[in-house]
Amino acid sequence: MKVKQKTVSILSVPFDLGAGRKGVHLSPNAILQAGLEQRLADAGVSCVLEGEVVPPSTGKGKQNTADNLKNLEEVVTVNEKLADRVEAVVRKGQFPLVLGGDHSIAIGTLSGLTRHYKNLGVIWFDAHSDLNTAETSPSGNIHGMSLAVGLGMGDPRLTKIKEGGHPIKSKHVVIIGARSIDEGEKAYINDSGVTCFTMHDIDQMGMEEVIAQTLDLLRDTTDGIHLSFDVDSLDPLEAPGTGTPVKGGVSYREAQFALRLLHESGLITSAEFVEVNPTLESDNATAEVALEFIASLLGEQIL
Ligand code: NNH
Ligand code: MN
Ligand code: MN
Ligand code: MN
Repeated sequence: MKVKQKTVSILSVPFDLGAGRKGVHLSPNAILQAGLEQRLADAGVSCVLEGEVVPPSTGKGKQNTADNLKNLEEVVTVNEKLADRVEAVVRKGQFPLVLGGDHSIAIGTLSGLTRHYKNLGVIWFDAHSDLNTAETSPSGNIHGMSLAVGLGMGDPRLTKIKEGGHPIKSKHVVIIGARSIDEGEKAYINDSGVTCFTMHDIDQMGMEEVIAQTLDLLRDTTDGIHLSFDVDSLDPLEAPGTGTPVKGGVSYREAQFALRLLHESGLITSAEFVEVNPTLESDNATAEVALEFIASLLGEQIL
């Protein structure tokens, strides 16, 4: 028997100013045009399109590089709006599905969620750990800082978006698929309670065990689990349309397996899919991969 599922509320965030490359703002439409709504309807998932969280006007070229936080103002503005929208969806008892956008939008998603969940768990699929601050970031791109901000670290103009929310505890954060971690991030991971399953761990343990240990860590200690899925966690051979590809990533099959296991757990209460950049490929392959994963996470069955 299938447990009755919540209505899925789809929020589009066409924002790319947190990343170093342009184009990731085209992702929500690419995923929707690949047929997301129909696919979910066919899987028996009821969903509503919540429309766009409209980002501030772009193209000013005003990069606030002085403090190593590029486009800070725009990142703050879009995330304040997104946080309110996510909070509203959760309060309606619906499942927020956020389509990025670059990964800086996780700042807003996590802010909105923690206004409701007292002990939010976070599963962060990513080639990177996104635990930089302005002090440690090699690029100044805020998409490489969003998990840090979620954990309360970094510039106050970013961390203040989470004010009023329940702090996320580092022991409730699990990173999966990492293989490009900056020095400052390594130090933080080693000192904090964050769990990080690198590609080496996945090779050694297998994805089934990685997901089992992840859920064992979070099952009894959290009241909701957010999946933040950066498509650069995948191997670039299978998901080339992303701005910061790193070779040696999670295979399509491993990710499918992980998402089906997460669905079967019944523990995931929100999700976001980020960093699809349709301008970096001639077909829509990476958006289509994201669509497959969303369908699996939300319960599409093979047979
Ligand atoms: N760690 C690098 C930085 O902070 C790259 C981050 N890029 C990402 N993260 N795409 O997921 O600039
Ligand atoms: Mn990321
Ligand atoms: Mn509360
Ligand atoms: Mn990444």
